[in-house]
Amino acid sequence: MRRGWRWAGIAMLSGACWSATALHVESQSEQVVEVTIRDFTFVTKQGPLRLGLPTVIHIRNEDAERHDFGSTMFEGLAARIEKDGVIAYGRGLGGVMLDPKRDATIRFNLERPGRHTFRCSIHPDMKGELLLLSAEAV
Ligand SMILES: [Cu+2]
Repeated sequence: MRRGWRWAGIAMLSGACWSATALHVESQSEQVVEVTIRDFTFVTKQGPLRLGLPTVIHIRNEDAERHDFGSTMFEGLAARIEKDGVIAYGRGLGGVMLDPKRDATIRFNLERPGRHTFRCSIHPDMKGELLLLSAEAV
């Protein structure tokens, strides 16, 4: 009787561990880049980026001015842009326009190593870049 309960406990525990591991892998497989636009400048926070993993770029415009986040890094890639509750999905999306105090999210898979520049088409002096090291590639 006692032995039976113990086995049931172990089975439940191992089940819980398994799903916790699956969740952990899930969260690691998405790499996040934070881009904040402040005083006509792109401020970028990124960790090491790896090839072929889903990349999420959060862009927030903290200025009182309209800005644009545009890049050729999305060229030929399927990208998903979420802004104001609307989702655009497709290839050949060049970027996203951001009204004052608004934010947007771009999801795509980085496939080319190197420096990926982005800019604001309204203010050509506004530039930034993402660095994808090939050494980090799997
Ligand atoms: Cu701008």
